[in-house]
Amino acid sequence: MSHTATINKLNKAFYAHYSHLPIHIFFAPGRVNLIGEHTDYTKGKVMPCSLSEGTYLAMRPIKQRVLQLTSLNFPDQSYEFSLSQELSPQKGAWTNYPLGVIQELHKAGISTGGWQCMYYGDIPTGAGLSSSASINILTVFAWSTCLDLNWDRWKMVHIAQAAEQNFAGVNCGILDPFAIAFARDQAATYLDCHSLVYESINLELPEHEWWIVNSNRQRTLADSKYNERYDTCIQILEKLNLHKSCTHLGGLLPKDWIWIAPILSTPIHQKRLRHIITENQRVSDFAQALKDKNPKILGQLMWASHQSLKRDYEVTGQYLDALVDIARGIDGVVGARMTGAGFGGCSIHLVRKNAVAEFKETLATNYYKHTQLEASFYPLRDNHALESIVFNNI
Ligand code: GAF
Repeated sequence: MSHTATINKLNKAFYAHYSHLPIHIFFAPGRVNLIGEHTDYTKGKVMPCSLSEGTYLAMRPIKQRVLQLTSLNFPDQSYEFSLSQELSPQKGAWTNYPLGVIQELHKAGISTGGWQCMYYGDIPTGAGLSSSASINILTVFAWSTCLDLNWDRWKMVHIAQAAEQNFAGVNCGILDPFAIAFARDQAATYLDCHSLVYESINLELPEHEWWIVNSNRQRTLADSKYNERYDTCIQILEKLNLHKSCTHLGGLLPKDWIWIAPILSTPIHQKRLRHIITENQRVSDFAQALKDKNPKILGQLMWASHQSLKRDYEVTGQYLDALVDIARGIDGVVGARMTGAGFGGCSIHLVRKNAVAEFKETLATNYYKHTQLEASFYPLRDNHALESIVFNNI
């Protein structure tokens, strides 16, 4: 849906619910990670880009010190939270995301004032496309703009990340809020999570297209298993540091195995670290291949990344493996891999333009045969940046 159609829809619904029109409307996209999975929290490298799908927030200030929250995605629910009391999370509620951000703003000493808010999002939820980080960045961006805080994008990223960690209880890295806050049209962004140096690289290829495929298998175990992987990385770092100073796993190179191998005797630790080290190398190579517009190398790196996430990091699961394995046998698919945290969610595919129809049909049919689930297909094109789409419309 275009911004215009969504603005009309939000204006109508906002008026019906609050008896006034909103005076501001903001948009934040979702994100897909092209490569560099589970590397951000080791301060390694990532390569995300934004989607055309995203989250909208329509809002209007009110005199009472309360936050009124509604969402077009949950039309039967409406909430009111007093801003004079400490906010606390409610299990499984979508309101945890905006409230987590408001809580972080309060911690930073900012008085947010009272607001009527209506959210709407078209990112499939539980699909690993960052619907939650989209709400978080959108909320920080909206308040930063409305309260004239003039925060830079890094500040927004850190507030959104803290909100997810402290309120939703997931030890997520910087990847998702970064991808959304720094998104550029038609570009992916290469980020070194240690130095925070980043670079936008054009996504378009003359003869190939990017396709996201949703396994429609919800990422049920994602949060607990995610935190488990995070903890394992901390344990590995502590172990290595008993022998040699090492500030972050993401800085290790393949040649470091010489001193690491005798220290890391636990096979699980060896596998996990092997993924981190090889994946970081793949991200650097992928950035170069994208600049060179070389689909063959891009594809090889994608297959290798999926294998590493399957065998060494063990986060793929049978549904994502099915999407990638089936895609591998389709003529014209040059690369595919799972994307996001794993355990369900989406895969990303690089497909020759003249093979797209065949790719969709064969993958959908065989995936259904294999899993009894319908796959959904999203082309990665016309991706959007974070924006204030209506401001001070009084
Ligand atoms: C999730 C997390 F939120 C990110 O920080 C990142 O670790 C990703 O999983 C895996 O690459 O989206």
